[in-house]
Amino acid sequence: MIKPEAVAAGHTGAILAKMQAAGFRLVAMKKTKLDADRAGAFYAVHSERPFYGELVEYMSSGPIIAAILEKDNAVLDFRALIGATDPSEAAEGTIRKEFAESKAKNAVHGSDSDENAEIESNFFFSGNERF
Ligand code: 3AN
Repeated sequence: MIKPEAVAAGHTGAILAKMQAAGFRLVAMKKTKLDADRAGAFYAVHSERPFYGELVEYMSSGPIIAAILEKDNAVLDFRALIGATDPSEAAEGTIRKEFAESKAKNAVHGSDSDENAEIESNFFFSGNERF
């Protein structure tokens, strides 16, 4: 996902360009807005964390870009491309270093495992939206 603050700031094109330049193939993509219930469901794994309420409120605050990206070793390579959760710790050249505002408003989300990538892909896309 490209998160609300990055979409609102007009960074969608630049962020997608970095992903494609890094070798990720775009399988599916849409602009949509999560309501609080759907944002809560997407981040249900974090429901016990202290920042859950803030995260749900923020992720439902404006439109996001959802995408499925494909590449060998995608989960780890994407993590390297986006950088650390906290942009102040993100390496030079990473998407979060360039575009994230804070640890909460950190520009992009990436799946943390192949299993979650499957679940999160199914959350946003049906079979005939993937090519
Ligand atoms: P990542 O997105 O780098 O995998 P996670 O899975 O630890 O990081 O956190 C999920 C999301 O929760 C992050 N993308 C971030 O937006 C938010 N988050 C994580 N830690 C904090 C925090 N301390 N305060 C506010 N939001 C946070």
